[in-house]
Amino acid sequence: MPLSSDGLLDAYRHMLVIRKFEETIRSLYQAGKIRGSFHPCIGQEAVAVGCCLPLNRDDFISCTYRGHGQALAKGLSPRAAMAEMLGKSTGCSKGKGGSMHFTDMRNGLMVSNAIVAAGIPHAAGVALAARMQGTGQVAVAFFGEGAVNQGVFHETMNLATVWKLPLVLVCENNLYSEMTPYKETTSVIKLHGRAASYGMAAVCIDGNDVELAYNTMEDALLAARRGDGPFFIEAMTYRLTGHMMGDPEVYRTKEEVAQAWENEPIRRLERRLRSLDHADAELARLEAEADEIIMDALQFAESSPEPEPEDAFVDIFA
Ligand SMILES: Cc1ncc(C[n+]2csc(CCOP(=O)(O)OP(=O)(O)O)c2C)c(N)n1
Repeated sequence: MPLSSDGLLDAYRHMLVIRKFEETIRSLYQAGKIRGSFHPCIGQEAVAVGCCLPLNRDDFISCTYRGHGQALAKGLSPRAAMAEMLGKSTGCSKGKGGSMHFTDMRNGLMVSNAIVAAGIPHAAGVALAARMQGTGQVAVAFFGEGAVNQGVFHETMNLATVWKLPLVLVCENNLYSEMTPYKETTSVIKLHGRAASYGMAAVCIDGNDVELAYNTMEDALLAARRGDGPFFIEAMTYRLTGHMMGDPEVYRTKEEVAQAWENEPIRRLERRLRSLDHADAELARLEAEADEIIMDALQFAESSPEPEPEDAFVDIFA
């Protein structure tokens, strides 16, 4: 079913929570309260929310180091996410994974992965398990456009199609792989064309339009659950901040970034909600709610204990 007017409000609330989560993490970094890497997804919230809201809790997703938005949209609690960022024992990976290794199996979040393209075959494996066990679950792999030049991407596309796996591949095309414009390294720039060449259903959408992302994911899920096999969504979007904290962004102009802000997904959704007669006061209430959720998460994380030294030996294979 297409997203209703109330569904759009819910999407708006989710997108605000993600934006405010990422902005808060940025401030904590700048204040020296968080160490390690951080790759913000500011500007890409519509893909995360549009593609995760139609999923069932027991459907699985795999995502990358830029996957905080997807993790939150899939159901990870902001408290557990914030505590993980601060390395606290109450974090979703008990404070031992950090920004790039969120996980929450109860909500279908397989561990996020810093190795480009690695989550794609992982999701295919989960999709294969779901098929063999007849559970009806779908697995979704989120990845950047840099992943489509990796070998495992092509190997997975082939087998997933041959085996008709209940797998949805969501390529967030934000135009840059680290500091390189993807067009400089990619022979076929219409990336969904690569998927089509493997014989799977493939579409390219405006990834800053949350309604379109939601409706496209619903189509993909229907096809996957029906047994039609994998579905590829290329979602065109833009990373509004640097690749990671400290990125000097010399590879693109300030004008280009300013222009991208004009098309950013949250303001776009606000315009859409106003056109559906949602009042400013209603939008302001949701914004205040999102602020409260993030403040609560921060207080929880700051007052949580650090892991104990011996916890380093817990949850390991050998
Ligand atoms: C296999 C592998 N090669 C290289 C890297 C280094 N690296 C980290 S991020 C990145 C760019 C990935 O770009 P993209 O897939 O488009 O995702 P985005 O960062 O735009 O979300 C690279 C090459 C890595 N992490 N893994």
